[in-house]
Amino acid sequence: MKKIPAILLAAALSQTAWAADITVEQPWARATVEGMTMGGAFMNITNNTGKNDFLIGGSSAVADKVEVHTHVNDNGVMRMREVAGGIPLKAGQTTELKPGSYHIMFMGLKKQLKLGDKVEVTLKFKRAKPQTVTMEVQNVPKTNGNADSHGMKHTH
Ligand SMILES: [Cu+2]
Repeated sequence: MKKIPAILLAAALSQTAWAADITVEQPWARATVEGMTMGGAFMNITNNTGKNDFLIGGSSAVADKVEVHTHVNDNGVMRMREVAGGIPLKAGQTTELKPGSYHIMFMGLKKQLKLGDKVEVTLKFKRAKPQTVTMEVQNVPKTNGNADSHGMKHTH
C-alpha cells in the first residue's frame, strides 16, 4: 500500500467533508479503442466504517455488467479473473485498484470510452451503501510501470 501524498489527502477530505464512510479517490477509467467490449477502471478506496467490507460489484449505463477483477500469476502468465466474494476493503485501510492488480471491469461496453469522457459508476459494497462515482477517462498513467502489460492481457 502506497502512502497518499498529504496534499492529495487534504483535497480528498475537503471534497468529501467526512460525509461518506467509504471514500473513493482518484477514480479513472481506461480509454478504449473502437470495438472494445471490455474496459478497466481504477481508484483508491478508503474504508473508514470501522468494519471490514467488500467491493462486490457495480453498475453503469456504459456497460452491460460491472465486475470486480484481479490478476493472478498463472505459471508466469498474468491472467485476470472475477474476484469471488468481492475485493476486500479492510477497516481503516486504503485499498488500491490499479492496473495489474484489483480493478473494475466493464463487460459489454456500449460505447467507446474516449479521453476526457466522464463515466458514472455505482459501486456496490457488501455492507456499506452503494456509492456513485464519476470517473474521468484517461490513458495509462505514465508513473505506473505495470500498466502497459495489463492492457495487453485484456484480449485473452
Ligand atoms: Cu479485468
